[in-house]
Amino acid sequence: GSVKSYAAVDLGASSGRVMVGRVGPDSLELAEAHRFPNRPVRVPEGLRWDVLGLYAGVLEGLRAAGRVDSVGIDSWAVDYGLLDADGALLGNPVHYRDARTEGVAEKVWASVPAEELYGATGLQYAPFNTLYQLKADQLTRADRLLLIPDLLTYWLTGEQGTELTNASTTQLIDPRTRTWATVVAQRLGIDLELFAPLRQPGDPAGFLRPEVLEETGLAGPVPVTAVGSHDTASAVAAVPAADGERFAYICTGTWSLAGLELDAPVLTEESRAANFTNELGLDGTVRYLRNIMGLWLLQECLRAWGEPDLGALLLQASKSPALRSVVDAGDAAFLAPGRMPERIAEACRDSGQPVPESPAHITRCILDSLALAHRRAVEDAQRLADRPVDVVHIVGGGTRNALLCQLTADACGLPVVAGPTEAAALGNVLVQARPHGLVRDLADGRRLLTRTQPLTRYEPRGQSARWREAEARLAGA
Ligand code: ADP
Ligand code: LRH
Repeated sequence: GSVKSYAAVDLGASSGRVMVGRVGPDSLELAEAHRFPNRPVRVPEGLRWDVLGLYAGVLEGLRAAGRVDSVGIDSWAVDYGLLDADGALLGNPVHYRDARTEGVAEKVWASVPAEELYGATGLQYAPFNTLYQLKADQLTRADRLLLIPDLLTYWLTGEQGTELTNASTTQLIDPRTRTWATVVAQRLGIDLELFAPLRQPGDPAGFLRPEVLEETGLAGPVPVTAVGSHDTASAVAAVPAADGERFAYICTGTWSLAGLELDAPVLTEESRAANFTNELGLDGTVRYLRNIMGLWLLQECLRAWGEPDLGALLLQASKSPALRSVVDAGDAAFLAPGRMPERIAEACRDSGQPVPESPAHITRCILDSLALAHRRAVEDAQRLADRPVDVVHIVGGGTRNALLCQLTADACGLPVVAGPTEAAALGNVLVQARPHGLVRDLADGRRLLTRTQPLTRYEPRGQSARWREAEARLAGA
């Protein structure tokens, strides 16, 4: 028939899900087939991903999804599995919050200065960029490196590739040529043969192996499509911007990724100093954005408090005093897990602000701080890229947090359009629909989203002076 079904596997840092998208010429519906938790596992040697558990969740999800026309996988960026010459996984993939990359960047910069690295790759400095992780790892037994979504695709199909949008987070891709930064790799002694050949979003990535069909109860052949395999690439592809709209986006989940969609990278020294990144998107676009610690701050507090009811806590937070204390939600000091309520309290104390004590006050401090960081990122991006915007789109799990959306509208002084929540899965589905002629390109997909997805609009409440004051307080700290 003219309606096709696609399984979108979307692995976030806090949960994995298998969603089924049904796409017709003028329809788009998304349903959840299976969701499973994803938690970093602390073992004596460090912080690891439970990648076998995730793969088991994917198989269970595909079984629950039932008959589909294709499958696509996206996940968080930068991390990878190493394989031996027989294609067997060498150990559990290391979590990007693991401490092994401490001090590695400084050593890398001794060979290739940070300014040069930015000029060649356009990537922000983050201790966990694949490049730094590789320099921290023992690679002697490794024959092949597969980024997380490529690893799961390999397990499903037996075929290896390196999908471009996620490859752009390794810091080994040149955002102008959209291929390997061979000179940088050479100077750092990184053998690019470790990577499988590049794949473009939309490329075929094989078929589910017979064992996978058996495991999931599916009837073959079931093709797998390389989607924008970086979850943020897929999420931005599903920002429901209207034709010609001048927009910023904020992808909210474990992280907040806030910035602009551009058609060329911004590689200026000013941009590097502001730690903006140039990641690669669909159809030749660039994701020009800043990483903000995001709802990770809240997730870690909830964990410390024994997982109280989130709805009740957010209601209390909405009634708590506004902008009493704020922390720098862009600060990498919040990267590692553990002791989050204490670390937030310490940051408030160290900057001479009232120390939030109750969970409600700490939650309010986190949400005010996130909104403030959103404001700064949206303002900086407009200035650095010379591209003014009229509206901010929020997508991802944070769209379910109405307080965060309203505070972001207030802080930015711009209307916020919130939704869809499962943006990464929708962006994943829209790319799978391309080979069937149901979606032509980014703009076409966005038209379909604006017609079919429920969106919520938040107007700014005109309190810009208060946000400016909070910003100055933080800058002065
Ligand atoms: P990721 O893909 O990084 O795992 P998600 O996009 O799934 O993250 O977003 C998860 C976040 O969404 C949670 O940390 C939580 O803060 C927020 N969230 C989820 N459900 C709700 C809810 N019912 N109310 C408010 N916030 C929610
Ligand atoms: C969000 C994300 C983000 C990366 C981070 C490591 O899930 O992919 O874009 O910076 O994880």
